[in-house]
Amino acid sequence: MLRPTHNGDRYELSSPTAMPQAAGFLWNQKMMIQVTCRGYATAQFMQPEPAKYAHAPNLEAKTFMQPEQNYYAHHPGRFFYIKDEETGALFSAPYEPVRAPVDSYAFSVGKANLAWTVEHLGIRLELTLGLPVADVVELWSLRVTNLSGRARKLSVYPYFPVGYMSWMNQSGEYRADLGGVVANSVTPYQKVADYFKQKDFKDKTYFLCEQPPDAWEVRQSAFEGEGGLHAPSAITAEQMGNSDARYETPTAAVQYRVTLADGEARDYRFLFGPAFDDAEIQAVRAKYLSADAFQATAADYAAYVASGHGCLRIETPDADLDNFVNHWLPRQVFYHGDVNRLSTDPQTRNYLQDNMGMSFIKPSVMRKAFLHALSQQEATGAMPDGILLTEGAELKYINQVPHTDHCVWLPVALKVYLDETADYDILNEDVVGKETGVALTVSERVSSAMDWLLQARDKRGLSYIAQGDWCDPMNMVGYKGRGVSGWLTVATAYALNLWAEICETSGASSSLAESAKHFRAGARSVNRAANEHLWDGDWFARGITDDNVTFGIRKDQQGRIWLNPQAWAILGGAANAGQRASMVAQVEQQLVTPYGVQMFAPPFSAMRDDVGRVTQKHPGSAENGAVYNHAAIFYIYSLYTINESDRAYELLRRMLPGPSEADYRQRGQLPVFIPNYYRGAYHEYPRTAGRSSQLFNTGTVSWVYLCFVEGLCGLKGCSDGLSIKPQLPSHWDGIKVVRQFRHATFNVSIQRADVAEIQVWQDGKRLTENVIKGIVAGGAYALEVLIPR
Ligand code: CEZ
Repeated sequence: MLRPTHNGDRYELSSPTAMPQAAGFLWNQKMMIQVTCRGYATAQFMQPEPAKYAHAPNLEAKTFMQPEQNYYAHHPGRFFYIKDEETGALFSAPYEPVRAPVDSYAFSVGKANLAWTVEHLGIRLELTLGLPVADVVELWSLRVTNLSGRARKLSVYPYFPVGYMSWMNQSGEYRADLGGVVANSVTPYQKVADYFKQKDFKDKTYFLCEQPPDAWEVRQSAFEGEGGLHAPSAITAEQMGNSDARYETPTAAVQYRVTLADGEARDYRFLFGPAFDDAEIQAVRAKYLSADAFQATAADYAAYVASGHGCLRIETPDADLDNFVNHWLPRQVFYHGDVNRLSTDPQTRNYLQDNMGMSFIKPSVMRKAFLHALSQQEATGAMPDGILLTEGAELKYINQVPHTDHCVWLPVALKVYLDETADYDILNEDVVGKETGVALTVSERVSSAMDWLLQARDKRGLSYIAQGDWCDPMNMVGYKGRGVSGWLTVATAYALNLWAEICETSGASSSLAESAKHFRAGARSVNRAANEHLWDGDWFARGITDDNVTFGIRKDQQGRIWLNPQAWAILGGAANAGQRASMVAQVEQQLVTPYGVQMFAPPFSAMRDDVGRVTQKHPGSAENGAVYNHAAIFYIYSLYTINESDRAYELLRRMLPGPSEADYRQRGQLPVFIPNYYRGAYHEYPRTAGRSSQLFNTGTVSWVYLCFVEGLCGLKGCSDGLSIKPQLPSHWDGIKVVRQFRHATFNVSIQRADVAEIQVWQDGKRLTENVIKGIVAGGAYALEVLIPR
């Protein structure tokens, strides 16, 4: 049903019905598109805010990218009908809208394109979708081959619904001069000011054909007629009616009538996308709509994706895992770091963590992003809720809700960058505040952020939550101004300790040494407060409400134990060894499921108005007790820091769908990305537990990469080199790793042996310290690492 092909470069699904939501995605710096195996598509482009060029058939509400989107018969998609002119038999590729069972089917997800091969009625269809690196346009190619052993008369009909574009003005027509369908609209507005903001929008949607079609339909109702999408009247008719749309819902459907000799193939190419005017459409056509241009564009785009290949290749006993880590994980990390989820105001924590991942791919991008984020620091030292990326961008959606955790992510992301690069010079870089105009060095700014965290605490020494911390929908714990976050308290200690460690390491100046002492002491006092007020006997509480009710504790029927406070108490040092042991045992007992570790349990079944919106989400979905992978990976990372290698690996592996067929079907997702969550509520709703959200936007992936590089492989950078401390699961005898690090290549063989402690051998000599120092750029190092059985 599912298998990697082309050496892991692609993944292939051989059924359109086994995992109907399974999808692949492509992106470039201006757009992204997610297409399901059945042909439904969701695409967005930046102008500069996310916008669409193919819509639902009714008025749509505007929102950010959502998990678990439903697809319905009229959902936007890209479809190709084939009709046998002699018998009238009909099918469609990839699968929708006809849903005819086909003889053979393959959905092949590549890193740089999506492809389908479908055979039915003796006809083979090969479809490919590609994107260019820098423009907003879909490149579709279709090859139709006659396999039937006799001559055939067919009609071929691409159908690209445009949907309801605007309540003010929408229309469409076939434009022979441009060679395709053009749908026109005016983005609706009511305020005069919006006219000036929107007047340059790309309000046209084009569907361009390399060869002129024989006929077309541009009005959705004329296309469907009385037959509906399964057997549209325009297709059952001999020839399409060349309709137009005049304040009617436009569509793009065209007909090619073709006769194919046995074995003969016909190639078609199409472009689909948004444009401002005819001139732009003409230019797109000239630039992209030819066989040569398709080929060149595909090569450029493949090179773009390949430039995000990352710094790690592994060969372990688990080939599926290798496949994901070597091919797909860096791709997803690169997507996040390169385009910031295609948002103009990413949440500060997302921006920092997404760029943190770039430390392993293109560290200079992380460096720049870090400085950019700091330039938006407030005068108080606080970090804003979102980071504005373009001129005129505004804080929207969740960024208008005050959260208190944003400063935490500064040292977290910075530490990863410094370990990878040893670029301690960044600490002395001046950053001019956007709002204040004041220049401060990076270290001054991080220190002031840490001081902000230290003061944003109540009399007990616990961190205020306001209307949210890492958990966005935890909006009512502290909205009256008194509630505190257990997670943020222990996370503050972690951030302070990390920053202190950075200060100590870079510690030439006495002021940094002083800072280190100051923040170490701060962390101790924070941890003391956490232990005094939040330790509940076997685990740490999630918080204390405005009305002084502690929650996330033993006596709670719902939301009894939360993962985040435990994970970060391990990281930040609030938990001693005894506490860690009981927390880990409780997590195992109450939160671990076959699909990973749940964010908390049991899920809430009704609103708890002193906790907030999180309790209103459906039990087991998203933050209400799903296997929320971002939370899960914090915990996994924390396990690596305390040498819980087996537990860490077990949970890390469960982040990937598969490898059993039952698991794939239950999750419903291809192993080409990690989704933001899998459904939880494992005990309450087992039928849906494990189901993927299909949302590939998630802060999880940079941490997953970190866990593989520094945890499992144990090849972590330090100020003077590469330290070596693998943590293989105990059932593995050995692995091979190629690690790119500071412009050198490390070929590492890690093997179990009869040794008492880790031994590192280089050129037949055993190293005294398990750190490779004096790394020469361009060098190649071969290391033998022996680890105890
Ligand atoms: O957003 C994520 C955020 O991007 O939720 C995480 C948070 O840490 C990330 O920064 C946990 O809350 O508002 C909501 O209820 C949504 O759940 C969003 O906050 C959520 C979406 O998945 C983003 O697409």
